[in-house]
Amino acid sequence: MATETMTGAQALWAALVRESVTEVFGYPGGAILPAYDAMLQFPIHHVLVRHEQGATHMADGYARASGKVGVAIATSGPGATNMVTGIATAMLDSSPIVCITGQVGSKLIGSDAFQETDITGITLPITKHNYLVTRAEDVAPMVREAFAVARSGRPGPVLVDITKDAQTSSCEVDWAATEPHLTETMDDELPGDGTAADAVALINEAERPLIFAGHGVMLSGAEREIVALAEKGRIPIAMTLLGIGGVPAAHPLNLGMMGMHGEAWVNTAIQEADLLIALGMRFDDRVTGNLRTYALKAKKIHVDIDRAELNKNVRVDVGIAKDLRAAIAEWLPKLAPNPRNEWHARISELKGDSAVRDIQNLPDNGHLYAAHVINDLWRLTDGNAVVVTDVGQHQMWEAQYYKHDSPRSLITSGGLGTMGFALPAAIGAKMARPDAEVWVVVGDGGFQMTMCELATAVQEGLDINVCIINNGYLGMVRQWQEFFYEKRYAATPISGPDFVKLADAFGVQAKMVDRRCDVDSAVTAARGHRGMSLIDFRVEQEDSVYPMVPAGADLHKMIRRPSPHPIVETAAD
Ligand SMILES: Cc1cc2nc3c(=O)[nH]c(=O)nc-3n(C[C@H](O)[C@H](O)[C@H](O)COP(=O)(O)OP(=O)(O)OC[C@H]3O[C@@H](n4cnc5c(N)ncnc54)[C@H](O)[C@@H]3O)c2cc1C
Ligand SMILES: Cc1ncc(C[n+]2csc(CCOP(=O)(O)OP(=O)(O)O)c2C)c(N)n1
Ligand SMILES: [Mg+2]
Repeated sequence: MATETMTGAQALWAALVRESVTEVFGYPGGAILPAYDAMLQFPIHHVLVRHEQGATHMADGYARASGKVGVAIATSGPGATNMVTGIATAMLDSSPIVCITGQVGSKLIGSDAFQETDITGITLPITKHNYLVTRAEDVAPMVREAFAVARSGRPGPVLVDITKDAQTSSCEVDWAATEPHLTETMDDELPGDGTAADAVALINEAERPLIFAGHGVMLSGAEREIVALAEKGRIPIAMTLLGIGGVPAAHPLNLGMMGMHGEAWVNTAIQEADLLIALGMRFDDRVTGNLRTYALKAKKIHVDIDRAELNKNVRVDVGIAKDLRAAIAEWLPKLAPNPRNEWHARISELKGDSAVRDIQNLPDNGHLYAAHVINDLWRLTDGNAVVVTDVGQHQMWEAQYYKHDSPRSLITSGGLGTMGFALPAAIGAKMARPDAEVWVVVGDGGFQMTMCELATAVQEGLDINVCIINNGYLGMVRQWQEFFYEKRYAATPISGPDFVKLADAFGVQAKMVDRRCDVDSAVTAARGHRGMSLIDFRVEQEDSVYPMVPAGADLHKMIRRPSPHPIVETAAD
């Protein structure tokens, strides 16, 4: 048995190297200092963040852009608690990250020692699993198991809290013995579970089926299979926000996004469908609206790797707890081709007959709308950029007006809706995919939450373009106040610094744009600049995102854009 003698701190980095980690995002402090000291001996690049929340979002963006596990590191106490928002963000969106925190010495635990917090207790409900490591010999096996847990089955965040004495003590590491062995329970069928034959039978007899493409399409790598399924049965596809990119926007069977700010015809089609084939999505309330009136005419098939998702929000006729790619592959040979002409004719009718969201050709009326900016961005980047959004109106406009044709090209916080996510997540995405053109689309509110990470991006010499959709409001909340609180704008008007001067202070090239005719040249200049650039787009302040299903309302009862309006929302308006 070949063993190596090393400290717990060295075992940590050696384990990360074995897990093929090449970069980590972190911030040092007393309780993690032994680990930082040992780091210098290992071929891992450390990105010094400006706030530990940023480290977790960077790890998350790294994971979402690449499919690999992202790693964030912090010290105990405030360092660890600063990670909480990022961990919860990763948890809600099934993103695999491993967070390493330093902890006070094992003998001091429970004594309110300096910078002691019970971070495993705090993060218990927002991690897939977490570990408190108090002995050097446990560091390597637990770190390796953390990676296995983070990436297996339904991915998610894992935290490993390592006491200072576990980092400084010596141990013998037998690498073969550190190999993780997780128990797989996925294949154990439960009574009531559906089979592939049940699913195929429902699909073959359906006249008005709809496929729901969720985030699980990308997490399972089922992009080809889902298109094959759709094409064989000529079944239209609707996407969740996190499913965007899993099926090319340009595919003729792809109808667009469903839900609160989804396409009107998609939501109506859901209410008229006779079968929903839900693939790797979890029927979030932003997707379903009122459950009592949701898709009442439809039978439902649901495939999800996490059995707990089946029958959680929506009762289904066939529930299959399985990896999506494997599930669809089983169905494909048994599917009967079917043109479903009547269903397609009905959907075309719902769409109307003019080009959808064709806003390019509208005359310039002197106003700059966020929709124009996003649409121009899409056109000028040939739809090939990796766009990382923040949370709010701009996020929804991005989903509506940037047409994503490739997987992992939209990175956004869906489940937790974390403002401040975009810039740090984009840094992670760019580190994971250095050759990708990365754009941040962020509101003036959310940008101010984590804009300190501009310094991180500059220190790393990154080339990321930041597009601030600056409407002078916490726009999405203002919109709710406009619709549901009689325009009482409590605490939503927000000022900001001069973003161009701010960028300049960070060493970031920047420009302000407030006319539609200047969007093109500003985007082109940012794309041509090597290094960080920022554009402050001063957009129409009180524009709203349409359509909108009010929270808890029936899915088909959408608030539509008042007409006439300079932006064409959909042909059906
Ligand atoms: C302001 C705002 C507005 C929003 N509006 C909308 C909206 O209009 N429409 C909309 O769709 N969303 C909207 N969202 C996002 C919404 O809250 C959810 O985050 C989103 O709908 C979740 O999409 P999902 O279920 O596909 O992904 P996730 O929540 O990531 O779920 C993925 C599912 O796939 C499963 N899975 C993982 N791996 C596999 C595998 N290998 N095989 C099979 N299954 C797997 C997981 O277990 C999980 O159940 C909004 C968010 C915000 C912040
Ligand atoms: C951390 C956090 N705090 C509060 C919210 C609630 N919230 C959702 S959208 C939004 C407004 C976002 O404003 P801005 O960043 O300017 O984007 P806009 O909606 O104007 O495009 C707020 C406050 C949130 N999602 N996240
Ligand atoms: Mg705003």
